[in-house]
Amino acid sequence: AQAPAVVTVTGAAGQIGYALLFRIVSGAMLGHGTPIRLRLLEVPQAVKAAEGTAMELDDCAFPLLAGIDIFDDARAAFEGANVALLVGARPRSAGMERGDLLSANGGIFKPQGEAINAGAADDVKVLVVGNPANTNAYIAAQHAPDVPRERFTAMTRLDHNRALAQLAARTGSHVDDIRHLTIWGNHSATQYPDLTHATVRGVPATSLVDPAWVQDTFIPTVARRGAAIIEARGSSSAASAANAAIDHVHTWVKGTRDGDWTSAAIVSDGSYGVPEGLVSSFPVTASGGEWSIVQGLEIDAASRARIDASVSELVEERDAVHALGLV
Ligand code: NAX
Repeated sequence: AQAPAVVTVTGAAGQIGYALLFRIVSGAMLGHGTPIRLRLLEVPQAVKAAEGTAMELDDCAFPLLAGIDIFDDARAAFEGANVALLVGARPRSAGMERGDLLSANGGIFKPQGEAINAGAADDVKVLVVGNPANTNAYIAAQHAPDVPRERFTAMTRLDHNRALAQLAARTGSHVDDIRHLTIWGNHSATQYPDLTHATVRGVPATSLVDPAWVQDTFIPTVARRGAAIIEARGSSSAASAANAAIDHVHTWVKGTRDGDWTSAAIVSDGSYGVPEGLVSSFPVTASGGEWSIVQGLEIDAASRARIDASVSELVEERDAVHALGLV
């Protein structure tokens, strides 16, 4: 039998954690042949709730579950981690300035980066879900100098999946008929959902939808979907976010399908004018456990302006993090 993969999940007692853990242990993330050893990290006051979730995981009698350990100490939680899902973060509270938000999250992602550096497995793959996800991933990566930077990623797969669903609905097609959609930039309202390269059953999406719909409906609906979910549900996206985290890691490990790409925020190598080192969303393929940025795409002027706007927000966040002494 295959040796268990060690999967560390932070914020395990939160609402995304509750939707995520059962799917991981069902085999949806790493495949049905890989047993899972869970290491859960929570703040001390939420450890008891995480223990309750662990009781329910036991009660599922999942054949792949090889064990669960719960910690309130990052060093212990990331010991031996092959996959690290960084979900727990400090949310923006009313009246909080960006500097306060970044400082609070620096206090979480700096020690977690250090803990990953100290104890994670050599092949560790890190996905940051907790917001501001791109910059939290940047902070963690900066504090893990011995881990290749490309192992630190942030989640824009939920945005990507939202874009697929919107385009499929508009064109009366199935999500599986769509290829080559891209989310660029930051996981925030400035993100750019780009369908200029997308096809629906091989037909360019831009020939199937009108430009006004793209500008006035598609882009804002995808970029502001999180707020719409909060308004409708009374709490933020949870199961769909967990599903996107499963998709992100599954793609990373198993690869993208032939003739398609997906979106992930990865460390920029300077492609498409995105400053080297920023964690920014790109069109990406995965193969052999590594992401590659899709090269050579033609970027029209409108796309260029939107990408630049989102990337400049990431530059501001990075500069603020440096000014605050968080890296
Ligand atoms: P919850 O508030 O339900 O859960 C967060 C959990 O994290 C809590 O149990 C809390 O105790 C724990 N936590 C806080 N600090 C911690 C630390 N230092 N170590 C370990 N655990 C810690 O939030 P939830 O709805 O689960 O969302 C989690 C994060 O995902 C938030 O930052 C949220 O903004 C972000 N999201 C990111 C998305 C994305 O697409 N990248 C979409 C969904 C979601 O909004």
